[in-house]
Amino acid sequence: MTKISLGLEYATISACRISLMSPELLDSVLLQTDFPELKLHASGKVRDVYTLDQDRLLFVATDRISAFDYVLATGIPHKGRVLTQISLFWFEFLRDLVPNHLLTADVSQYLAPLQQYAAQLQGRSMIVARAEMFPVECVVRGYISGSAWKEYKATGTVCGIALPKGLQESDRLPEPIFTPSTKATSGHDENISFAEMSKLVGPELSSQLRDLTLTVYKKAADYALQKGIIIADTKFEFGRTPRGITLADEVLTPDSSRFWPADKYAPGRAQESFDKQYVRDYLEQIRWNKRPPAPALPVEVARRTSEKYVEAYHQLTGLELDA
Ligand code: PZK
Repeated sequence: MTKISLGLEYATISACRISLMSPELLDSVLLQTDFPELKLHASGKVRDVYTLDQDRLLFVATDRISAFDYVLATGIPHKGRVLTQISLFWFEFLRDLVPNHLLTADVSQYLAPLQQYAAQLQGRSMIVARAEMFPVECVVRGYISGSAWKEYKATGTVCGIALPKGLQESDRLPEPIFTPSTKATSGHDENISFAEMSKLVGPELSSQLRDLTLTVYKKAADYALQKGIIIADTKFEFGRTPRGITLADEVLTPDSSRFWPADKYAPGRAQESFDKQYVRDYLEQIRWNKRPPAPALPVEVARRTSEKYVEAYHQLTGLELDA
């Protein structure tokens, strides 16, 4: 972003720039999906999943953004496409380690009734194999942050795992740890121990999921760090398909992970978010009480946030997100 500093004229120029989000860009933002021919299978804060048939689902990433647990009134241009393209990148990168649920992301191969929505779906959707999902979230942490930092400060452990004494907030852990969780009724995930996970899905599957989670995280986090992005932690969802234990949902995106810019990393405090920092700063600045209704974002905040997502994609993959 070019900083224009011309003394007296600055206020005028800055006011003009605020109105400069083009109608094309605003038009491209997708907040809601609506495919009347299809049955909604699951809908989250950001993603919508539709049933196609017995074996296949349509997975769509919208441009919605959540902050402090609520979906904001404003969408972020390109966000759904960026998150989808990041997942596609990782599916390919990880294909030798784990099967994934992707069938195709090429809209021209989608079923005929979806072709009328081709423009909307292009780049932000996938047809995926329907999996029998395991009722656990496979969380892995390479750095101590968020709920794990809170738990460690209180008890010295995280999900029943003892950690070295004297860790600071955001410290890198000696080894990544597997810290599973379950979807609690409150809507918030609840951390569980490996023993509790074993009671839920069995000890053998638990060991397989833990080993797979750690192997996949290590390979991806090592790659991302070489590209200047710390993946502090992430959450995987696995299920069973004819391919065996299958990696599903979105993978290693800024929505399912904590992405930190490596060049700003400094333990001893919370880290800046690669993607959502402008949003959080704005919401703190306007002193939103963090209760609904969630506010809208100024166009400038939405635009700068959009640039962060596109930058994350470019930094990770070396590719340009096509306009
Ligand atoms: C599935 N979710 C989580 C919730 C979302 C996603 N391949 C699959 N087979 C069966 N079920 C799922 C998947 C996947 N992926 C994932 N729910 C169901 C979820 C809300 C919105 F986009």
